[in-house]
Amino acid sequence: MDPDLEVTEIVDRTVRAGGPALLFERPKGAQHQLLINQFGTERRMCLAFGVESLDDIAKKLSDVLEMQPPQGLMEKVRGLQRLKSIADSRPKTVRKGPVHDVVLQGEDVDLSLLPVMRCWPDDPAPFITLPAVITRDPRDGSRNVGMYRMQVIDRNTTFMHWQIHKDGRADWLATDGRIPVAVALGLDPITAYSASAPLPKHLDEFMLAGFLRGDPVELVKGVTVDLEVPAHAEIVLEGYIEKDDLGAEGPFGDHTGYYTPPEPFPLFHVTAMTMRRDAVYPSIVVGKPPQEDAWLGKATERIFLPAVRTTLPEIVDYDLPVAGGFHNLAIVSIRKQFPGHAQKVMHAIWGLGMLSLTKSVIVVDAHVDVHDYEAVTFYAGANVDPKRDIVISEGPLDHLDHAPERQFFGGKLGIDATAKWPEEGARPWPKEIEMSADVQELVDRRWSEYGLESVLPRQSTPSR
Ligand SMILES: Cc1cc2nc3c(=O)[nH]c(=O)nc-3n(C[C@H](O)[C@H](O)[C@H](O)COP(=O)(O)O)c2cc1C
Ligand SMILES: [Mn+2]
Repeated sequence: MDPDLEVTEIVDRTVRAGGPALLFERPKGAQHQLLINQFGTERRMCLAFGVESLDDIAKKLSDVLEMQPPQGLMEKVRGLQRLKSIADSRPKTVRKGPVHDVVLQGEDVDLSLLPVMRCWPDDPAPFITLPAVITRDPRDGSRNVGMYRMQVIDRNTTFMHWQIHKDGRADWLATDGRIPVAVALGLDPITAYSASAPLPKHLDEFMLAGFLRGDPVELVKGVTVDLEVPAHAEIVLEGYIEKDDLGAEGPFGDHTGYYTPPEPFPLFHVTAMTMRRDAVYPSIVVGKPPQEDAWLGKATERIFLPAVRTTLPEIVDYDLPVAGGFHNLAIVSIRKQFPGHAQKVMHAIWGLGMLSLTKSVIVVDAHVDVHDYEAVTFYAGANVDPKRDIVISEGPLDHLDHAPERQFFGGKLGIDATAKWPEEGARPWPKEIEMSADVQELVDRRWSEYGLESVLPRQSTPSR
């Protein structure tokens, strides 16, 4: 199979059908196998994290975030266990790792050994799409790991697609000359996921990986760079990026569903390529949603809910629809406590980490299931007077958003779909229709008598 377009079409069909992960054993023109669609279903995502549902991951995090001073011995012991889980998250430096089984340097570096995919017809070149890009902030030495696509230029050069809001770019901009960079390809799925997680700049994504794995990420010293790299990666590319060394990157068929036009991005010069024997190259296709990355996004949505709640405890739940590319739309349910509360939450979202890039926010009341888009549409219609309940604001937008007049900056839309209070200018708000609980129970009990069981399973209306 050809990593030039053909694999994309195969994977696109497989992802949409909820199909399996795919290992291409002999990709055309390359020396290594190609793994793709490892994250493509909710079930595989849960397998990777060793949980029943993605909410269970969030639970582990909220246990730590909401730690209170313990009372009594049992609680103290439990508290210590939690503290240990934090202490164990720190990456561990080891002397050797299989990632150094094969070391290619200088003239021997050759990216064409890898089955790097050209994903869409107007992409000018193959792109490395599932990298964990490691840098250190030259000011304080803190590590950053991020997932940024890399367009291949020649056997030892790529672009580095560091968007304007991202931490890797900030590290680069803080250097005077040259910044060492290492790129890990082929990691355990939790560590690979962590590279895509929107952590605050000073937090090391490998620490999040260690915490979520319950086992530290093992690192070894790079061969040609002063950076540590994952000891168990399949492949590592080491090299550097210069401050003023830019070229025209793109176009690239992106997760917006459109080609992003060419833009200046820095060049990554590869000084060493190290790998396991028989290393497997991992890839992912982004494009018009849904694609495989939908599940990386959903993991972030679930994992970060407890962190969002530390600032906004009134939030019951939120949903970032896959079709909205995760920044075009956020649906938020709140426990409304005062007039204007929905507006307060919109503005908070527009000021919170990477959620600040959210273009539209819909706020609903606590009892509305934010994942039920029919229900959300119902309240966004029924509870909204557009003249009163629409907030138009402006602020930063995603680097890749092609809709605003200017790049990076434009309009924001807030829709307050909560029930309105008199103080908000509403007439007496009507009561929502709901069947009484005793009748629901009666019908539950008698269901078998109605003769409907063969056509309809017994099912009571979910009570709201
Ligand atoms: C498959 C995939 C590809 C991505 N490609 C890019 C990219 O090319 N450039 C970019 O800035 N962010 C990209 N992202 C998003 C970043 O990985 C994400 O914003 C991450 O939080 C960045 O790390 P940082 O916060 O440490 O900068 C991609 C995410 C995924 C899941
Ligand atoms: Mn970061």
